[in-house]
Amino acid sequence: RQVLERELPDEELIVVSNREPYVHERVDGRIKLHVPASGLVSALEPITRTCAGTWIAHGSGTADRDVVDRNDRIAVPPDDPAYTLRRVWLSEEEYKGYYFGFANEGLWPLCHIAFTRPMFRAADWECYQAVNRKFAEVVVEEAKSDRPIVLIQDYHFALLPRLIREKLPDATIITFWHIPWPNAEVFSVCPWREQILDGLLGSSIVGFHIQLHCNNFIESVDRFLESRIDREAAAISYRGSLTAVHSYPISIEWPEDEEGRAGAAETRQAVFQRLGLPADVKLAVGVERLDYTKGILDRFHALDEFFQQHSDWIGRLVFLQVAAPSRGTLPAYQQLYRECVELVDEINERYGRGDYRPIVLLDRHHDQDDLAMLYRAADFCVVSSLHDGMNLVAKEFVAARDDELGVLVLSAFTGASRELLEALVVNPYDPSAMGEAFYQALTMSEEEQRGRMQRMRENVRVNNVYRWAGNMLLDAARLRKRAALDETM
Ligand code: ADQ
Repeated sequence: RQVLERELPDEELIVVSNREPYVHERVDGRIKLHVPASGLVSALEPITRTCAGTWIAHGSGTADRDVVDRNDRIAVPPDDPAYTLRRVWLSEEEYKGYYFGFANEGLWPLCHIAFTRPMFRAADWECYQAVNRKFAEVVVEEAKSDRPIVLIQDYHFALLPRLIREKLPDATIITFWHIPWPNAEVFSVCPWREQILDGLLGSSIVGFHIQLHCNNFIESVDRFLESRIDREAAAISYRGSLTAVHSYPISIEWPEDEEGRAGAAETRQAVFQRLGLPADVKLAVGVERLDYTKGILDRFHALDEFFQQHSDWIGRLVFLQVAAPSRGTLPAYQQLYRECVELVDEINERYGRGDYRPIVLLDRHHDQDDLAMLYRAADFCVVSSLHDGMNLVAKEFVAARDDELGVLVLSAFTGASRELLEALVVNPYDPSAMGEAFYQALTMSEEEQRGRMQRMRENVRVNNVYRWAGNMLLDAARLRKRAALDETM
């Protein structure tokens, strides 16, 4: 933070995301403040505070309108105001077309290559364009100078950089794409591929988690737009301006040492009691939004294989799956939920004995402290995404393990697998190999667990979320210094 304060004195910072950092809900006639559990929010909040910036987001709470001023602004955090939250109101139809339709039924499956057919409807695209235009107007309205730093978050706003660039040519625009970018051949099925690329190239910098996604993006530009590409510098020259394409691996806030926090054994006991588990079973945990890209069914198939190969473990291993409901109005998510419940029932029937159920499915949202307790109580954690930009759960698990024990089983198709090399890296499409990784996790010596965990913890502690946001902003500061120098020459 000190580096940012030094490098970005008096700079104007505007953050744009779909989700807002504070939500106001009306509960029993009273207004309650809710802070969504989101990696994105915890990454960008401290920086927005430091720069006393403006955060523009879709107003989603039932009491959001009741607390803003005439200009839809509110100073936040409400009890110690440090920056401005500007809410943008979207109609139900706009939200349906832009968010559920184009973003989540089109771009989400397209970018994840998860064998779920992307749906592209002209009406959704209309909404997506209209909402991007609406946000662009608000950014211009909120900008106090003609060269703010604008941080745009995610696939909801592919057109926004260009729209802002047209109105604020000297702005420094950084767009971070939190999900994978597919190869050019896959990307080509999007009917509006040129417009999406043109929109993104309004940015000064486009950021992805890993180099592979940067390379795929550059290939897509090369194939579909008339541009000049400097591969060594990872820079694209297009319509008279330059866009750098860089990787910035996102991370989490490293937890502070809490005095008086329960030890690992105590935490385990509390969790086992809460779940009604006998003390001598081993516990595996999976935590995610209920999403078809996360490979939840695949890990259950792996568990099935594992019990077939190692039947002496029946009765001695419980798999706790925490799955927060997500995007539940979309058919693909409803179907996943049904399949998930059916498969859990089937496996529980096949291997259950007496009170013993091998899979416990908790399909609800948990707060971060609860999740940390589950991570600390588990013998191993499974992240089996079919494709994932980064995956923060893997890093949260590692950060929670201050006892330096526990094993991470991690899909090779997550960005996180490029950094957490000491995890047991698996192919989620190969259930028998994943089942063998479960066996390896269960039988790994404490000494080996400790060696692996120590190295992963050091990595996550150093490469935390402040580094992610800080590196982007430092690159922005460099670009601005260079531009200022060019002006004087
Ligand atoms: P997501 O697909 O949402 O993020 P992930 O990175 O795992 O995936 O982050 C999920 C977050 O939600 C974690 O902080 C986790 O603790 C929390 N969460 C999950 N289940 C929960 C539950 N039941 N209750 C409460 N909280 C829960 C997208 C991309 C990722 C990328 C992130 C950040 O898909 O690849 O890592 O953005 O860039």
